[in-house]
This record gives sequence, structure tokens and C-alpha cells, in this order.
Amino acid sequence: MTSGPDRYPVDPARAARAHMDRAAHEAAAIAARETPEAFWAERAKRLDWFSFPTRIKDVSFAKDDFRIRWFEDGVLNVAHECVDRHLPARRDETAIIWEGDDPKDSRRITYGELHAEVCRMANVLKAQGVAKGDRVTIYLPMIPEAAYAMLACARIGAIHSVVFGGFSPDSLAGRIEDCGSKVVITADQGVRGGKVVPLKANVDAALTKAEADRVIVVRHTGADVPMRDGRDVDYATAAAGVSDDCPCEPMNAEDPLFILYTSGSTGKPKGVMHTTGGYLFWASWTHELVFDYRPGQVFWCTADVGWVTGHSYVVYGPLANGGTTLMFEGVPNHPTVSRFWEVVDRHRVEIFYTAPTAIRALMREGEGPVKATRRDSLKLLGTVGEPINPEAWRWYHEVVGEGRLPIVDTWWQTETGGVLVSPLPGATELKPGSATKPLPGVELQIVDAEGHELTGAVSGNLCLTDSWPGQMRGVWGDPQRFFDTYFSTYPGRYFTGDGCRRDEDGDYWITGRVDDVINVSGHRMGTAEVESALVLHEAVAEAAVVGFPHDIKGQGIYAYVTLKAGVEANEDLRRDLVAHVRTEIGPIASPDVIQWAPGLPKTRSGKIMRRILRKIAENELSNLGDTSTLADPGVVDELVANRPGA
Ligand code: 6R9
Repeated sequence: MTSGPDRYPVDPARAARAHMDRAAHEAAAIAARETPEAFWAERAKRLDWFSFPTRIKDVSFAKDDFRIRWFEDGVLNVAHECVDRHLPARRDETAIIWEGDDPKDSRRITYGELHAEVCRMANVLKAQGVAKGDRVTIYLPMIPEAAYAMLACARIGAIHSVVFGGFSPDSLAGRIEDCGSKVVITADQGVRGGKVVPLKANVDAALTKAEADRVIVVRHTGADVPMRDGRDVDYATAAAGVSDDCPCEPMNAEDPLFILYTSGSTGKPKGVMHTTGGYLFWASWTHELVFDYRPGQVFWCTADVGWVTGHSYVVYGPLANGGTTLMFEGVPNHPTVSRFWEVVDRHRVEIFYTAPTAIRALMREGEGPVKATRRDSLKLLGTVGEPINPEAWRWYHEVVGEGRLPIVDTWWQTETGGVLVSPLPGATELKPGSATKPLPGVELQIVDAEGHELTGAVSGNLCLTDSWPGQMRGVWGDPQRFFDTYFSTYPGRYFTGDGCRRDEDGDYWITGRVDDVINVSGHRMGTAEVESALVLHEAVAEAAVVGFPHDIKGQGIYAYVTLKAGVEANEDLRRDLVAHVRTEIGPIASPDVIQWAPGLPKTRSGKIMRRILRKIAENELSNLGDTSTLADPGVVDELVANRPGA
């Protein structure tokens, strides 16, 4: 299984009926570069604008002239694009297939029903005083109400901030506070893999630290949750009292659509801000192009709506295209490890999009649970979130796809709004482990540490030299941080934070983050965030966190912890620290390894030498590099000698 071809040519039959074949792809890349205004104006016609833009692109990455604006004078509404405009033709077609955590629970929601539900939710928000420009925090499980809530905000011009249900009350509080949302939409409970997630209780706890006027509670499990008078609103009761029709607020293309918090290399998570026109255009266009999508096909992206992948490819892209999107509440291994493929068979899924970490976990269970299902409805497979190792790619291709389905390995980021680098099923030869080529209009550059452009077959840091419509427009509440984070390292360019190799054919291989961000199971975690959580514990004097290779998660979290004087290092404390991080941030931030560190390797100016800590965590002990600049080189020998598992 580990060997196989290095290249998979495009199937000519597929190319013949694809949205874009190779010649069209090449022509589009040239047109986007040479005549961007005309190229994007023509593409923008895919949306049903209230007023079509006359100003298409206005971009400069230069420090003294910085601006990113797309379709600037266009007017549209995202709920109109994703719902209303499909009604004449698709009122009775399925918009959302919902599959619950329990395989007995599933539902189909038509476009007509979606319209009524979104309008009701929008009217409930209005009745609670929410107006255009206000922020609304959404803390929901993967239930249709999550999509209704996002679209309801879009309908009335409110800005949503979806917080993943796995984040702790503290993380939720920080996100509510940062964007000043006065309304939180949640559910009594969520259920994942048979386990209950106490969402409402988490909101109650969060609101002891942050302020909100209203909590709208969707009944999902029906559990009895305490409701606070004057603050908490039962959604069903409120929805029964409002109309199922609500006009769409006309929005300017550059009006904010949503904020989504993501981890960076420093400080608190930042609120990535996306706007209405450019973002929706990019979600819609890339969804059609990359997945070669046509309405009527059942499209399943397994991501949670709490991540950008869920925003763009569970909700906005598929619905903007009048598609049928499958929303899954559960996890890949419940009740059995055949679950994904059973859902594919039950709902006749044609396009399946998941993360390498899920593929690796299922691969470990062998072929049996896959082969027990048919999967004959599938036409295309996709991956996202982290580099996919060729072995997992081949297993996905051979076992899941029976060797007959292309795989699109899609590279993108919360900041990019949608896919930037990916094969196109009718245009691009596939190579296991490579995201291959940029989409038309995506101008990549590989640079060295000093920012010099590297040409030909090389490795370096991945930048973009020009904007694309789906690019983020700002960090909520901190415009300077946007410029400083992405445009100051290599002036005039957007720096992705990723390392990358380009091969002789011009194909791109993303190698992973080159900054202090760890990619755990496709989720971004800042080392600084985990360190701050650890040092909040009373026993901890200092902490340094790095990533290390992990068979299933891609990267795991390795924490070096220096305890306060007199505190004894033992197993109980180790467990307590892991629990503490889970409480502070959430389960996804749990350290996999904690190493007690009497001292940390520091330069004479007191800077922690992470390079060395990474090598020790990776068990690359013969290659620790120059330790002569350390204040106390003896610290390194101590850490090597006491490495867990050493
Ligand atoms: C969409 C999403 C972004 C980071 C990104 C990179 C990694 C995503 C990838 C990939 C290699 C791929 N990443 N897709 N690396 N190949 N196909 O995941 O957004 O959560 O913001 O993470 O994920 O390191 O910089 P986000």
C-alpha cells in the first residue's frame, strides 16, 4: 500500500465534462494576471448582485498605501445568494441533509424550508434588538440551526462569530468580549460520539467573565438547562411568535460578513474578518471549480462550522451554488469506524471532503470497515487542513476510492477564505502529497529568510504577491495587527506562515508551518496560547511549547514545564496540568507530552531557543545545532537525558 505511482493523469472523460480543463485553466491563469478587472468582473456575474460592482479591484500591499478592496461598490446579500435566489427553481430540492450523532437521526431541509427557518431566526434576532453591524456569537453543535443562525445574521447584516463547541468557557468568554457581541446563540447540549457537550452550561460559565445581554437557546437534546430570567430566550418559543419572512438587508461588498478567531504565533487568537462580496464570491467559485460541483450532487465536508472549512464548504460555498450540503453532527468512529462510509451510502454522497488526520485514524483500522460499505455514489475525494503524507493519500485513493476517484488536496487558510492551491479534477495531474497548482488569480512566490524570491525547483517560505477576492480584510479591532502579522515580514507580499517546496513541474508541496503555530489534527494552535495557559497554573514557573510529529494528529503538543521551587513533579501534577489546559482552552489544546524541565535553553539575552526544544521533542538528538550561544549549555544535556521515553 505504501508504494504506487507518483503521478495520476487526468481522466479524459472527466476533463471533457469538467468546469475547467487544462487548457481553460492555463488560459484563466493568464487572463487573471493580465486583465484582472475584466477577468474578475466576468466571474463575479455568478452572484445575483442587487447592484453589480463597477469598481472591481483596488489593492496595494505597500505599507504607506495599504488597502484591499474587491467589488467595492457592489451591493448584495449573502442570505439572498445562498437561499432566496434558488427558490424559483429549487424550492423543493434539498439544501441540507442533516445526519445526527446517532445514526437513527437524520433530516432533509429543502430550500423552501431553509428560507422559512432563516427568516424566523433573523426575525428573532431583530426582536432581540440585533441590527446591522452588531456582532452575534454562535456556539452551536453541528445542527441545521447553526447554518440558519449564520444565514440569519447575514440576512440582517449582523456579523457572526462562530465559536467551535469544543472550546472552553474561558476561550468562549475571550471571543465574546473581543468582538463585543451582545447576543449568544447556543443549544442546551451537543452530542458527539455519544458524549454530551454542555454548551449552555459553558455559556453560563463564560458569561461570568464576559458580558452579553441575550442568550438564545436552541433545544437539541431536550435536557433541562437552567434559564436565567431576562437574559435567556427559548428559541422555539421566540420563533413561534415571529413571521417566516424577513427582507434581506442590502449590504455593500466590503461590509463585514463574519469574524472567525484563529491562532497565530503570538498573543491571543485573532479575529479574522471577512467581507460580504469577495468572501462569498470566493467560497462559491472555488466550491464549483475545485470540486467540479453541479447542483443535485450531495456534497459532504466533514468539518465543523466552528472552523473556516465549515464556513466555506459546509455552508456558504455549497448553498451559494444551489447545492445539497451534508451536515454531520458526529465523529468518524461512532458507533463504529465504518460511520463515514455508511453515511456516504445512506445519503448517496458524491463528493467527500475531510482531513488527513481522520484518514490516518481510519487507515489504522484496516480495510475491513471500509470494504463493508459500497461507496459507489462517490465521484471525488478531497482533503484539507494539513499536509497529507503519500501513504495516507494512497490509502484514501485505493481503499476508499477503489482507485477510481481523483483526490483534491486543497491548501488554504482561515485568512484566505477559500482554497488557493489545489488540483482541479478535470485539469491537473495528481501527485500524492502535493497540493499541485495555484487556482487562476493566485500568485504564489517562494522566498528565502531574507525575502529574496527563489525561482525554479526550490524550498522556502510561501508568500502571495497579489490579492484574491476571498482574502481576509482585517483583524477585528486591531488594524495594525493585520498589517504587522501578514505584510511586514516580506514587504509587499502576504506571508502565509507556511513552508513550501516547488518541484521541477512547478507543483507545490506545502511542508507545514514555519512559525510558532502547531497544526494538531488540522486545527491551529499557537504555542504561546498553550504556554500562557500553563503558566496560569499555580505550580508552574515557566513553560515552553513546541510541536512534534504525531502518527495520527500530524503534530502533537510537547510542553516543557519548569515548576516553582519546592513543587514536586509527579504523575498527579502532570494530569492536573493537562486538565488545566483543557479547561483554559479546550480539549484540542491538551499537551500530548509534558517534560519536566529544571531549566530551559536560553540565549544570554533570555530568549528561549525553541529550535533546540523542537529537536529534542522530535528526538533529533544528533542534530541539535549550535548550542554555544546558550547562557547555560548544561540545560540541554539535562533535557536530553530526561526526555520521556529516553
Ligand atoms: C483551511 C484550514 C491553515 C493551515 C495552513 C497550513 C495547513 C491547510 C493544507 C495545509 C498542507 C494542505 N494546511 N491545508 N497544509 N496541505 N492541503 O485548514 O485553515 O485552520 O486556518 O489552517 O493549515 O499550515 O497554514 P486553518
